[in-house]
Amino acid sequence: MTRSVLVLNGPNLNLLGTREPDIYGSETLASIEATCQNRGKALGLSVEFRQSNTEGDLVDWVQEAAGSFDALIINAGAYTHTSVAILDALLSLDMPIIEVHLSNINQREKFRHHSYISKAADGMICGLGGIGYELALESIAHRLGTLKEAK
Ligand code: CA2
Repeated sequence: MTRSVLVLNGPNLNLLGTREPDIYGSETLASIEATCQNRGKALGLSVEFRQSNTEGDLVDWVQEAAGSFDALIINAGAYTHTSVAILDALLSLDMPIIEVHLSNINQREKFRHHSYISKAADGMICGLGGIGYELALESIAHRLGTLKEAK
């Protein structure tokens, strides 16, 4: 059975590929989404990919995940370091949650070292660029047991 994964992206991630390639790489968010769709198919996962610059949208989408999706991947962008509202929404979800960051937040400014999201996440991948999203999908496929069915 195909299981579904919601992939949420926070503020400014729509700008990927246009500036700061030294920090975030040169891939666009659209190309990361395309890679996730392909990788998801191979892993027996259907992937829904969303981005918003608005905190409330991300809270609404996390709430929507309950009952509609089997797992969640989130790169909350700068809200990672500020949002108790997104943390509270994530804490109410009973499904695998993987936090992803393109950059290594621990090697950057001190204010980026703390993630509110991490308290609710089963795991966190950072510093590997867009591949981090694929690795997150792979870990979810292991957890949900879709790998055998996809082969
Ligand atoms: O490394 C990540 O994935 C981050 O979540 C990205 C956020 C940042 O605030 C977090 O600390 C770490 C920012 C994304 C901004 O992306 C841009 C891409 C190109 C040009 C400008 C911003």
